[in-house]
Amino acid sequence: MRSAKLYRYALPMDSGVILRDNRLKEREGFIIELNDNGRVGRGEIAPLPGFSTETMDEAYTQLIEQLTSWKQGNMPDYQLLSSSVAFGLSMALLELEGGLPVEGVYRSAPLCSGDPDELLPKLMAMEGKKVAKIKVGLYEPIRDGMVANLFLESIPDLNLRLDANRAWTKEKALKFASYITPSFRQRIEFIEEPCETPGDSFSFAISTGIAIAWDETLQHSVRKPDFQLDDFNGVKTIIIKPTLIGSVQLCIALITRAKELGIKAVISSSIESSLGLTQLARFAHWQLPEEVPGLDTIGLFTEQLEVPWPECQLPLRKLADQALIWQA
Ligand code: OSB
Ligand code: MG
Repeated sequence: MRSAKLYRYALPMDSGVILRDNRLKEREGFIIELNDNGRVGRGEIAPLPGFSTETMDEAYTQLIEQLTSWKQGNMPDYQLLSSSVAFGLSMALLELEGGLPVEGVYRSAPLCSGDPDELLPKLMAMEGKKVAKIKVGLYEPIRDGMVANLFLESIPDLNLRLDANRAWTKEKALKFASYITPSFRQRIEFIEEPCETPGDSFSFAISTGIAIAWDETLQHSVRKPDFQLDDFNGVKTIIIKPTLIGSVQLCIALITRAKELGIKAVISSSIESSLGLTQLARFAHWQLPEEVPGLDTIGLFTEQLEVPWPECQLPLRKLADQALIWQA
């Protein structure tokens, strides 16, 4: 006997969370719970406003269709579904089959989007391989360059990940780079999407010796029918945000091909609740046990959902207290 439940959740966010110029006051999404003869699998479907191409309403419509069809014994065709739906549904089915290992990587690159003075002492105290992530492109490139250089100078065993989210022109990106001491540049593990266009980002990498990573470019390309990861040769890293990419199977195919091509893959968050985020940590441990994932986003919330993130002190809301909007 198969049964399915669909919850809709809303969780309040920390007051300072800005996404593409909009304040995200509340994170909304769906949780599905599949039950097949007593085995349970859950998945989170949370289109991210400003990033996902589908809306909550579109995701809802697809989910009702898919859950009805699954209950009747069918398997989904992920290619026909929006990314967030394909991801959450495939994750629930994977968990149901016992295919998602319990162990996770909960060690993330601490995210610094504001005051560097808060992060520096934390990093100096950190043990093991030190890696942090700084959002750049929000202020002047000169300031960003000076901040990044200060981190690299102050902590000699630090590796930095930077993310510009396509904020810079070619000129601004070069301005940024001019503030980074050449001998420090190889400790910038990558900078995500420095320029407005992929072509300019690519030229930036060649001319500065600073490695780049594709995030938005991967999301846009993966939807094209003739896409091949091989076309990305020359890029050091791809950022895989499953909610914005698609099914677990598609993510695994990308990771597998990336390994063959010598491209580093980093599993990263699309600001899922603690329920989805812990599944991403388990997925990361399973597929990329050696890699530090980009999952340091639980601190953007003021509450967790059902499954606690290790060492997170935020109050835990029960899934059963969220709106159960459909079941079959
Ligand atoms: O800027 O890459 C981004 C999360 C949601 C939407 C956009 C972004 C992010 C993150 C996730 O940065 C955290 C990470 O990648 O380390
Ligand atoms: Mg990014």
